[in-house]
Amino acid sequence: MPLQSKKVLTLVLIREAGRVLLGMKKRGFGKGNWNGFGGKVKIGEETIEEGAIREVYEECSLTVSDLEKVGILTFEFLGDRELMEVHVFSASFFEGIPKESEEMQPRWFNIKRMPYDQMWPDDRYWFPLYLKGSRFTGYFVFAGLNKIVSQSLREVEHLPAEEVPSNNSS
Ligand code: 8OG
Repeated sequence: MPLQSKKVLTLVLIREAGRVLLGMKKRGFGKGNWNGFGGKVKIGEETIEEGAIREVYEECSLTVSDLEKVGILTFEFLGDRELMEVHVFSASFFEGIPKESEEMQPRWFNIKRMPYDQMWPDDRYWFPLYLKGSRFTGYFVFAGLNKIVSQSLREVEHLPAEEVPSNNSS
Protein backbone atom coordinates (compact mmCIF):
# COMPACT_ATOMS: atom_id res chain seq x y z
CA MET A 1 0.00 0.00 0.00
CA PRO A 2 1.82 3.18 -1.09
CA LEU A 3 1.99 6.12 1.25
CA GLN A 4 0.23 8.93 -0.52
CA SER A 5 0.20 12.13 1.39
CA LYS A 6 1.29 13.85 4.51
CA LYS A 7 -0.46 16.10 6.92
CA VAL A 8 1.54 18.97 8.38
CA LEU A 9 1.03 19.68 12.07
CA THR A 10 2.61 21.96 14.63
CA LEU A 11 3.74 21.45 18.19
CA VAL A 12 4.88 24.37 20.34
CA LEU A 13 6.85 23.91 23.54
CA ILE A 14 6.84 27.00 25.73
CA ARG A 15 9.75 27.22 28.10
CA GLU A 16 10.41 29.54 30.98
CA ALA A 17 13.46 29.10 33.23
CA GLY A 18 13.51 25.44 34.28
CA ARG A 19 9.99 24.59 33.27
CA VAL A 20 7.90 23.76 30.22
CA LEU A 21 4.20 24.42 29.71
CA LEU A 22 2.22 21.38 28.65
CA GLY A 23 -1.50 20.84 28.32
CA MET A 24 -3.59 17.81 29.20
CA LYS A 25 -5.44 17.00 25.99
CA LYS A 26 -9.10 16.76 26.87
CA ARG A 27 -10.49 15.43 23.60
CA GLY A 28 -9.63 13.94 20.22
CA PHE A 29 -6.32 12.57 19.01
CA GLY A 30 -3.92 12.12 21.96
CA LYS A 31 -6.65 12.55 24.59
CA GLY A 32 -5.31 11.86 28.10
CA ASN A 33 -1.72 12.82 27.19
CA TRP A 34 0.28 15.82 28.30
CA ASN A 35 1.57 17.60 25.23
CA GLY A 36 2.70 20.90 23.81
CA PHE A 37 0.20 23.03 21.92
CA GLY A 38 -0.50 22.76 18.23
CA GLY A 39 -2.54 21.14 15.51
CA LYS A 40 -3.16 21.21 11.81
CA VAL A 41 -2.00 24.03 9.60
CA LYS A 42 -5.09 25.46 7.93
CA ILE A 43 -5.59 26.27 4.28
CA GLY A 44 -4.89 29.97 3.87
CA GLU A 45 -2.16 30.05 6.48
CA GLU A 46 0.96 31.14 4.67
CA THR A 47 3.49 29.63 7.00
CA ILE A 48 3.61 26.76 9.41
CA GLU A 49 4.50 29.28 12.15
CA GLU A 50 1.28 31.16 11.54
CA GLY A 51 -0.72 27.99 12.21
CA ALA A 52 1.38 27.27 15.29
CA ILE A 53 0.79 30.73 16.80
CA ARG A 54 -2.96 30.44 16.20
CA GLU A 55 -3.15 27.00 17.83
CA VAL A 56 -1.25 28.15 20.95
CA TYR A 57 -3.67 31.03 21.39
CA GLU A 58 -6.74 28.84 20.83
CA GLU A 59 -5.55 26.13 23.20
CA CYS A 60 -4.13 28.10 26.15
CA SER A 61 -4.73 31.85 25.49
CA LEU A 62 -1.04 32.75 25.25
CA THR A 63 0.43 34.84 22.45
CA VAL A 64 3.86 33.62 21.39
CA SER A 65 6.06 35.44 18.96
CA ASP A 66 9.57 34.02 19.05
CA LEU A 67 9.05 30.59 17.57
CA GLU A 68 12.21 28.72 16.72
CA LYS A 69 11.93 25.47 14.84
CA VAL A 70 13.76 22.72 16.71
CA GLY A 71 12.55 19.50 15.17
CA ILE A 72 10.64 17.70 12.46
CA LEU A 73 9.04 14.41 13.43
CA THR A 74 7.32 12.15 10.95
CA PHE A 75 4.82 9.55 12.06
CA GLU A 76 3.55 6.58 10.14
CA PHE A 77 0.65 4.58 11.53
CA LEU A 78 0.59 1.11 10.04
CA GLY A 79 -2.47 0.73 7.83
CA ASP A 80 -2.87 4.48 7.37
CA ARG A 81 -1.61 5.91 4.09
CA GLU A 82 -1.22 9.42 5.37
CA LEU A 83 1.99 10.41 7.13
CA MET A 84 1.93 13.05 9.85
CA GLU A 85 4.74 15.56 9.80
CA VAL A 86 4.96 17.43 13.07
CA HIS A 87 7.01 20.64 13.12
CA VAL A 88 8.25 21.21 16.65
CA PHE A 89 8.88 24.78 17.82
CA SER A 90 10.36 26.22 20.94
CA ALA A 91 9.10 29.53 22.34
CA SER A 92 10.38 31.43 25.34
CA PHE A 93 8.53 34.72 25.25
CA PHE A 94 4.79 34.92 25.63
CA GLU A 95 2.06 37.34 26.57
CA GLY A 96 -0.89 36.41 28.73
CA ILE A 97 -1.67 33.91 31.43
CA PRO A 98 -2.18 30.25 30.52
CA LYS A 99 -5.88 29.46 30.57
CA GLU A 100 -7.81 26.23 30.20
CA SER A 101 -9.63 25.78 26.88
CA GLU A 102 -12.07 23.16 25.62
CA GLU A 103 -9.10 21.21 24.31
CA MET A 104 -6.33 21.63 26.88
CA GLN A 105 -5.72 22.04 30.61
CA PRO A 106 -2.32 23.78 30.87
CA ARG A 107 0.26 23.12 33.58
CA TRP A 108 3.94 23.92 34.07
CA PHE A 109 6.34 20.99 34.49
CA ASN A 110 9.84 21.11 35.89
CA ILE A 111 12.15 20.00 33.07
CA LYS A 112 13.65 17.37 35.37
CA ARG A 113 10.24 15.78 35.91
CA MET A 114 8.56 15.43 32.54
CA PRO A 115 5.49 13.14 32.75
CA TYR A 116 6.71 10.72 30.07
CA ASP A 117 4.32 7.99 31.21
CA GLN A 118 1.43 10.24 30.21
CA MET A 119 2.92 11.57 26.97
CA TRP A 120 3.11 10.14 23.47
CA PRO A 121 5.51 7.15 23.60
CA ASP A 122 7.99 8.75 21.19
CA ASP A 123 8.39 11.81 23.39
CA ARG A 124 10.74 10.11 25.86
CA TYR A 125 13.24 9.75 22.99
CA TRP A 126 13.23 13.20 21.45
CA PHE A 127 12.17 15.44 24.35
CA PRO A 128 15.62 15.21 26.00
CA LEU A 129 17.13 16.53 22.75
CA TYR A 130 14.76 19.49 22.85
CA LEU A 131 15.55 20.10 26.53
CA LYS A 132 19.26 20.24 25.88
CA GLY A 133 18.80 22.68 23.00
CA SER A 134 19.51 20.38 20.03
CA ARG A 135 17.79 20.25 16.68
CA PHE A 136 16.51 16.89 15.54
CA THR A 137 14.63 14.89 12.94
CA GLY A 138 12.83 11.66 13.65
CA TYR A 139 10.72 9.01 11.96
CA PHE A 140 8.50 6.78 14.08
CA VAL A 141 6.34 3.90 12.89
CA PHE A 142 3.40 3.09 15.16
CA ALA A 143 1.21 -0.02 15.32
CA GLY A 144 -1.85 1.46 16.97
CA LEU A 145 -1.55 4.53 19.14
CA ASN A 146 0.73 3.16 21.85
CA LYS A 147 3.29 0.92 20.22
CA ILE A 148 6.36 2.07 18.32
CA VAL A 149 7.58 -0.65 15.96
CA SER A 150 10.52 1.19 14.45
CA GLN A 151 12.19 4.52 14.80
CA SER A 152 15.09 6.65 13.78
CA LEU A 153 16.08 9.86 15.48
CA ARG A 154 19.05 12.09 14.87
CA GLU A 155 20.45 15.36 15.99
CA VAL A 156 21.08 17.70 13.09
CA GLU A 157 22.78 21.02 12.69
CA HIS A 158 20.21 22.46 10.31
CA LEU A 159 16.63 21.51 9.66
CA PRO A 160 15.36 21.31 6.08
CA ALA A 161 13.88 24.53 4.69
CA GLU A 162 10.16 24.96 5.15
CA GLU A 163 7.74 23.82 2.51
CA VAL A 164 4.48 25.72 2.40
CA PRO A 165 1.81 23.14 3.16
CA SER A 166 -0.61 22.59 0.33
CA ASN A 167 -2.50 19.42 1.11
CA ASN A 168 -3.92 19.98 4.56
CA SER A 169 -7.62 19.52 4.65
CA SER A 170 -8.51 21.55 7.71
O1 8OG B 1 -5.29 18.97 15.89
P1 8OG B 1 -4.80 17.85 16.76
O2 8OG B 1 -4.96 18.14 18.24
O3 8OG B 1 -5.30 16.50 16.37
O4 8OG B 1 -3.21 17.82 16.53
C1 8OG B 1 -2.41 16.82 17.11
C2 8OG B 1 -1.34 17.45 17.99
O5 8OG B 1 -0.53 16.41 18.53
C3 8OG B 1 -0.38 18.35 17.24
O6 8OG B 1 0.09 19.37 18.12
C4 8OG B 1 0.78 17.42 16.89
C5 8OG B 1 0.81 16.55 18.11
N1 8OG B 1 1.40 15.23 17.97
C6 8OG B 1 1.08 14.26 17.07
N2 8OG B 1 1.86 13.15 17.32
C7 8OG B 1 2.63 13.45 18.39
C8 8OG B 1 3.59 12.74 19.12
O7 8OG B 1 3.90 11.58 18.83
N3 8OG B 1 4.20 13.39 20.16
C9 8OG B 1 3.83 14.65 20.49
N4 8OG B 1 4.44 15.21 21.55
N5 8OG B 1 2.92 15.35 19.81
C10 8OG B 1 2.34 14.75 18.79
O8 8OG B 1 0.24 14.40 16.18
